[in-house]
Order: sequence, then C-alpha cells, then structure tokens
Amino acid sequence: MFREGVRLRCVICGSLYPPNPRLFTCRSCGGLLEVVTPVDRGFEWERVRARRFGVWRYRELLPLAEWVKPVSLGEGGTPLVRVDRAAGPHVFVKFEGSNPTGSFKDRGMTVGVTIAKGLGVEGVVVASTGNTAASAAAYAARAGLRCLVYLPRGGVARGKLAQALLHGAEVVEVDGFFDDALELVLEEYVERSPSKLYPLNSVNPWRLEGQKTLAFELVDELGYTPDVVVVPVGNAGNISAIWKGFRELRDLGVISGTPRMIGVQATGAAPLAKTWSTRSRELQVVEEPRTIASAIRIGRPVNWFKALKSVEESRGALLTVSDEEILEAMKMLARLEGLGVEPSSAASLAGYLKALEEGLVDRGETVVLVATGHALKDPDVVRLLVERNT
Ligand code: AN7
Repeated sequence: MFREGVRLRCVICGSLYPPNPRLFTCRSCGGLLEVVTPVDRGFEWERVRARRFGVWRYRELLPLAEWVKPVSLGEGGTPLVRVDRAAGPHVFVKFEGSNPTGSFKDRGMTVGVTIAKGLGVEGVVVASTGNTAASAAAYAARAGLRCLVYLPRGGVARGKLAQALLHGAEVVEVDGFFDDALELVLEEYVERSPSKLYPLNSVNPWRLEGQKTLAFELVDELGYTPDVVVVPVGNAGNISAIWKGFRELRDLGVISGTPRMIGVQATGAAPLAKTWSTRSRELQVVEEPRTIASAIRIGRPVNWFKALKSVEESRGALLTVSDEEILEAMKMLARLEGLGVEPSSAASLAGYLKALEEGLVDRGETVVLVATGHALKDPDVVRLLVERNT
C-alpha cells in the first residue's frame, strides 16, 4: 500500500522501521514516529501544479503507492484570504473551514481512512473534541466502514456532534476530558492491537501526512515562503504536521527559507505554552483544561514533543490568549472580513495580535493565520457572542 522506500522514524532516538500502519511508537524508546517518504529524483513542483488544487495534488510527496485509490471528498485547496482590515496588508487567513466537513481534519482523514480501507478493517476509531469525530464519520461513511468515536461528555460543540451522528458514527461519551477519552482509545485499540478498528488519532503518523499538505498549498499559492505561520494548538498534531511539510519542501530544494511556527493556546488550556515559557523538558500537564474554545480544551497533548521540536527548529514561539481575546478575534474576522471561524480558530488571529505586541513578529512580515474550523461548528458560542454585544 505504501510507496517504495517509505519508513517510520522515531522523533526522539531516530530509530527506523518499515512502514507498518499499526506502529505508532518507537519500540526502543517509546517516542512518537514520523513518516519518511523518499521522493523520486524526477519530482517536479511545476508538474504537480497542473493538477486540481488540494491534498492529492501532492501525491508524490505522500507515502501511499500510486495505485492506491484515495477515499476523498475533495479536501484541501482551501482559500487563502488577505485580511488587511482585521490584521494588515501582509496577513492572510488559510480558511480550513471550507474543507468538506468544515475543518482541517479532512486533510488527514482522507489519508487515514484510505489506509484503513486498504487494511480491510471493520472500521475506524477516534477520541475527539469534535472535529476529528465529524471528519472520521464522514470519510468512514464514504469508505463503507464503521466509525466509533469517544467524546468528552458535554465537551463537544453541537455542530460537530450533529455531523458525527448524521454520518452514522457510534458515539461513546466519556466522563472526563478529551485526554481521558484519548487514553481510553489508546489503551483499548492501540496497545491491544490489532483490533478490528483502526485508530486515527494524531498519534497515527500516517494521518498527519495528509495535514502537512497545508504547507505545500501555502508555498504553491503564494509562490514564496511566508515569514510566520500561526496555528492554534490542542493535541499539537497540526503544528507538527505543517512544520514537517515545510521541512520537506526545503529538503527538496523547492524553498530555501522556512517560516517561524507560532503555536497558540488558550490561557486555561496551555500545557505546551507553559512548557515553552519555562524552558522545561517535561510537559507541564494541565489537569483540568478550561476554555470556551472546546476544540483545544486539551491538557495532555500527545504530540507535545513533536510540537516543541517544531517550534524550536523553526525559531518560533508558543503563546497564550484569553477567552476574551479569542472572542474578540472571532468577531473581528466575522465583521471585518466575512470569515466565520470557530473559537479555537480565532485563537490564531488573537495570537498574532499578541505576537505583535510582544515583538515576536514585525508588521512588515508575511504571516499566515491558520483558521482551522468553520463558525457553524459551534452555534452556541456564536449565539453568546452575538447576544453579548451586537
Ligand atoms: C478547529 O477534533 O483535537 O493541535 O479531536 O478542531 O492538531 O490538536 C481538534 C483540534 C485546532 C487543534 N482547531 O489541532 C479533535 C481535536 C480546531 C480543532 C485544533 C483542533 P491539534
């Protein structure tokens, strides 16, 4: 199913493994793995640009063999919108809300569910704060697979739950936070594998391969590398995946410089930002994460090591924004730019404004704010925002 020469590599000790779709952690040190895809010498950036804009335009840079037919809904190829009224003439929003299920998760799910289908499993399983569940449910439906989702009880925005149910997912509500739901999934379906269900959380390095295409699209559309990319951070798979995409383009010689990656967390759910600011080598776990941005209400991000490495290598930063700042940014994008994003996505604009204040970014620099999900995902927060101050 995989391209010739594809390997898995431990992000901590560098151990290499053959491309096993079920192997998520290093057998010698327990670190998370990443996919290494060798690219043909004949690869030409110009040739891929003749294809439809989206995830599969970059097939040569993805680990799946050419003959594999993707389970696809036309994901990726999302709008890049200049936001000069809300932020300035050199600032763009990458609007991931216009993916098929309304979030960036679709980029990863098209790859993950394609692999699940190829494995011949009965279905897929995820723990989720909502968007992963919505996306997994839709792609599983398309592939004719079962989808089982573990959600924190009362912790998922209504639009996302509605999508999971609409697409026929089996929902298990867990008393506790997302972190507890994920632990359950890892114990049940990863440590005791192989099960009949294929786990598609972001510990799955194959799924993250799809998410790296966001970096490809930015370079592809802008024609140059942005100076800074701002990403809301929860479980920290996305910031790691986007950074991996830039690294690969640099290694291929497509770009010479890489952007600084700035990760944004909500003040009440900021394990990584805390770890970063204290220069700690151990994750500063948040036992009871709190924020209005339920997508990123995560206290023990599994990809913490990958994310810290990405931020460090790119000479970026991690910072926090308050719920008030998130709501204000959400309103700015909606009212000044016509962009309806969910609260966690607005954290990237709030984070950019903070980074300016703190001197981490200069006004003249080209910046991309990743708006990870659509406003319709969370109608209750929209209502709160509108009723409070119109
Ligand atoms: C809109 O759906 O974790 O740092 O289970 O839905 O890669 O976790 C969602 C995360 C940002 C954070 N923005 O991305 C899930 C889930 C939105 C999100 C994030 C999420 P990661």
